[in-house]
Amino acid sequence: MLKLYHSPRTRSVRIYWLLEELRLPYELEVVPFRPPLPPARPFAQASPYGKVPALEDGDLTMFESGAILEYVLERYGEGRLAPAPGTPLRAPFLQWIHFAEGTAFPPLGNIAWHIFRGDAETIPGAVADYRTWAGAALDVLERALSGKDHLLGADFSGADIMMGYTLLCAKWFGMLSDDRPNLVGYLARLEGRPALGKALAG
Ligand SMILES: N[C@@H](CCC(=O)N[C@@H](CS)C(=O)NCC(=O)O)C(=O)O
Repeated sequence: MLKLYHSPRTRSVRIYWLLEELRLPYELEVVPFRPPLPPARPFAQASPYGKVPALEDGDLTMFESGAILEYVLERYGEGRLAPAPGTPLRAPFLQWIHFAEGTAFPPLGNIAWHIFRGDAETIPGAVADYRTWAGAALDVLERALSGKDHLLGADFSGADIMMGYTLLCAKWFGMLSDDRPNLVGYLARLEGRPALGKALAG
């Protein structure tokens, strides 16, 4: 049976959400999130590899939310939530999965880290710069979602799960407002999904 290590409101929400969308059986281990503030070091969570999410599947143990999502869809998705390799939507599917964590999330993560440390002004201008970078990534998404319900068009996919968590963080950090109407509408659609509601509740 699959086992997910999860801390509330962290990136493990993505995998919790995915497992719920796919209605797969799994065991959930909720571990308290310990912010890696000095003198604590990163990779100190009570999970394999010290990060959340982590997933166990028999002898396999994985971390990195995007890789876990791709693995679960490939192994257990039965064609759901992912365009097949070689089909036209496969490339944008992969692009948005990696954009969500590799480009759009890092400035948001840096803002969160400064908030946790309580020293947002220690490096003058740093948080303002992160907000500019995050805003630029959100602008890319705002354009990409013009006339579309989801990143790949009409159909919801795993790419929306990866991006949905990034956008939730943007919302939690006060970066999503009516001047990005496509994103506001998109996130509202995602928040209406019961599987995300469950992943955010626990
Ligand atoms: N790129 C990784 C990031 C994982 C990550 O850094 N998770 C955070 C929670 S959102 C964490 O475990 N932080 C604790 C630490 O670094 O000790 C992913 O997408 O899974």
